[in-house]
Amino acid sequence: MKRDNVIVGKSLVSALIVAILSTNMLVPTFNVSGFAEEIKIFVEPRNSIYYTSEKSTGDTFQVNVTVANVTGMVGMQFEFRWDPSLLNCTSITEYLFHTVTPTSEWDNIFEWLLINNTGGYASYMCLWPDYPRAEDGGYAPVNITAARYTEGKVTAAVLEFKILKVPTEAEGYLACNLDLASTIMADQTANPIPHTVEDGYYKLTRTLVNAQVALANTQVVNAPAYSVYFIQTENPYDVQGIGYVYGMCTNPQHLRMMNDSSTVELDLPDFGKPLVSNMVIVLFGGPLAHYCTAYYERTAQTPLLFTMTAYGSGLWGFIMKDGSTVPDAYLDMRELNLGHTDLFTVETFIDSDGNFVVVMYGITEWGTLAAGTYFYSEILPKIENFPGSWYIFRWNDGIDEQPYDSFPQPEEMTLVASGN
Ligand SMILES: [Ca+2]
Ligand SMILES: [Ca+2]
Repeated sequence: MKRDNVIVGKSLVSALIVAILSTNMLVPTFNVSGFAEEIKIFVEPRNSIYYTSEKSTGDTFQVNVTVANVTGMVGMQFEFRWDPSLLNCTSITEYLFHTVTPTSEWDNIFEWLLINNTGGYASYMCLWPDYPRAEDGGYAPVNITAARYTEGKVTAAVLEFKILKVPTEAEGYLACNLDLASTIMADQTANPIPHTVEDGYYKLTRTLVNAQVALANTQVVNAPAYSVYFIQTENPYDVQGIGYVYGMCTNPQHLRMMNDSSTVELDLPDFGKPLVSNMVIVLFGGPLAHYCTAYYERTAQTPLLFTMTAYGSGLWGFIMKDGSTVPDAYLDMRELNLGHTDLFTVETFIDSDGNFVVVMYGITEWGTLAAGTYFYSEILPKIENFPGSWYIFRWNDGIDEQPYDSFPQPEEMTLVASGN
């Protein structure tokens, strides 16, 4: 159904329109009176949101201009505007009149389509130049009803855009409105048909490639409402750890259990995979306790992996995801069993679905609680001192005159190792 675009001079169009309809139709800024909510011209999708991991300079995307629920329409026009420093329009194609008109009558369609990439706008106008013929042929006027067209809507035009620019690290994202303007639908007496207009929106966001723990400040603590998923186990130590971080958030966020099938995949082979993308995820609990941590370690997405073998028999700790060992990043499990010493990690990464993920856990539950306590008391207040993507800390109960009580006070923790 792809057709060549017709681009002709505006004077010809004006002459044609004047001949067929009253000049009312050409007045671009009439006021809508008798507001009718169901008659609509709108941009589909409403939001064209992309990430630099999927789209770059030169890549294209399409948007539709769609019309819904209009009846008795004989002509239509609109302007479509964007920021020409961000996007070029590469094509505009007419669909509405070609949808309602039988193919054998397409010679009775007049379409005027214009692209101006300097000014950042495209224009659309379409009608039947021989209206009596269209009426006799039974295809005029335009009647878009739910009985005839799915959801009572028909695509009027498809515009393709080429991306000109990607955001710098400082910019973070580039965005502009995809603005429908000067929309006119005219009836047979050349009067405007009142309708609502919904503009579109374009946004290209820079995908984070280096997930620094320092970014947890903006990604988690000061994140927009409901952009963070806290996914938890049922272990009270894990839950207390997550509470320290959730309690620091300036906005409400999602709190989910790890066995919630709407949030976490519970079938193989992706068991434990969070079912969100381009969001922020906070996990407390190691791979033996938390489905999601286990999934991320199994798929080698975390900077660190838990090991019970790499340092020798009975030695538990952390290795890099490439399998290399980290000095002092292990403990003798006989020490762990006493509940007074542990190792814990605070790590961040971008997962395969573009989520910024924060994982904190100890080898035992005391360590996981220690991670939450330490993140709250020591990391967050000096977050700029944590530019790495992973940290391993050691907890020794009762040091620095702290109580020897199997409870991790923040003064009892020391840095073991860190990396990018
Ligand atoms: Ca608009
Ligand atoms: Ca203690």
